[in-house]
Amino acid sequence: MSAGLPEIDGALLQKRIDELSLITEAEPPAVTRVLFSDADLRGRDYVAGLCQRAGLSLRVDAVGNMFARWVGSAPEAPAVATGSHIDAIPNAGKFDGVVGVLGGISAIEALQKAGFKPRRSIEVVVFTAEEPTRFGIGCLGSRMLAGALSLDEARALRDPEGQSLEDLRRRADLTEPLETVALPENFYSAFVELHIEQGPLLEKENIPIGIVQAIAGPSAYRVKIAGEGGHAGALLMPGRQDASLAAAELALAVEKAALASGSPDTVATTGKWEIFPNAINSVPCDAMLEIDLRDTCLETRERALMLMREASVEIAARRGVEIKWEEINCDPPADGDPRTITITENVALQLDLATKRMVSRAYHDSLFMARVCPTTMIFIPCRNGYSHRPEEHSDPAHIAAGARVLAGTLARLSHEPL
Ligand code: HGY
Ligand code: MN
Ligand code: MN
Repeated sequence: MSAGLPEIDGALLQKRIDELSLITEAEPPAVTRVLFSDADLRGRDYVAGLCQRAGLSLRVDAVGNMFARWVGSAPEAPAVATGSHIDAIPNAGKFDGVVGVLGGISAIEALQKAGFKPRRSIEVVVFTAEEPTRFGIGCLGSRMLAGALSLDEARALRDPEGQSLEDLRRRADLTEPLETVALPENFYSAFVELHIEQGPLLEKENIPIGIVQAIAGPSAYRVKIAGEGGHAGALLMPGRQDASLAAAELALAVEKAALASGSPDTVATTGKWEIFPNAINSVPCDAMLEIDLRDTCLETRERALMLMREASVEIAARRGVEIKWEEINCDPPADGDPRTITITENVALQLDLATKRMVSRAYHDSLFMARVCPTTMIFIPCRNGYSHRPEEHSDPAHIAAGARVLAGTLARLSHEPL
């Protein structure tokens, strides 16, 4: 029985997802929208336009987080928040993050149309740079909202072209001081993020709604390897100090350490490689790797890291190269809030939608929002679990169902006792 729960205009939501996907630096259907690139700025304008047409009051903070608020009858009370990100890694799909932003706007429009009157304000947040593409660190906007990145660390960030956060803020006409980003205590009463699962479980088990009870803790490392270069023909094999081969051995040690952790939740990827001088007839003198290591349990993650570091020392000694590790980020896992999880589950139940409590192995802005208020996520199935690739796909019916559960959850949270 789904009395009182508004319908989502699924066709309009899908149309908007399609429209936003055409604002990209890549050849459609691929989507690339890196922080403060032209595509990102145009994508932000597109979303801002939707929020204004929905009558939401818009605010953009000093690092570019966008806040679109439906003011309730208790405007001073901590608001209920939802939202996600619209930035996209190179050659990505059109649903990651976008479903949570456009689904949040659709959820509010459905509540407005149904005549719902919010008590706590309801706010859609578009977080800046959930993806690490620009500065190598993920969740830049939500990290700063939660006070999990110091201003010095933020100011020290550099993108691959050497641009600073200040350079890019200027590009986006953001002039407020960074000190104004961190949220005051109790700014929000709850945060619920709608997102595609980015994994295969919901589709495999034919369950339309996942409810996230934990988010794996991500960590990332930049590893610089210095060897000895030389002529590919004249430099004989014995005693070579080939930086790229040390990198190759280290990448295999990364995989080995994750597999040896004893937990299926330990995952590690060497996703970024740079070799110098990267010329076919030159023995590589330098290499740079970026390693992504995650786990739902800190202890097993730390154990895997220790194995990687030990392997690194052995490789450096045996190959006569210097290996330096730099931590990019090292974040603890987050737990979903039991009460918010139950409210979300009850809404799905009322809509006769089966649910499954899950762990999110991808990180999300919810990882940091969980530090500032009770948080959970609503997952919807995505085809074959594909994500971060153009084939990423979620059925319009699943997207609309997820947005409908979100609408019902936001309505309940908005009327929670003050
Ligand atoms: O990498 C992640 O987990 C997220 O999609 N940025
Ligand atoms: Mn992503
Ligand atoms: Mn995402």
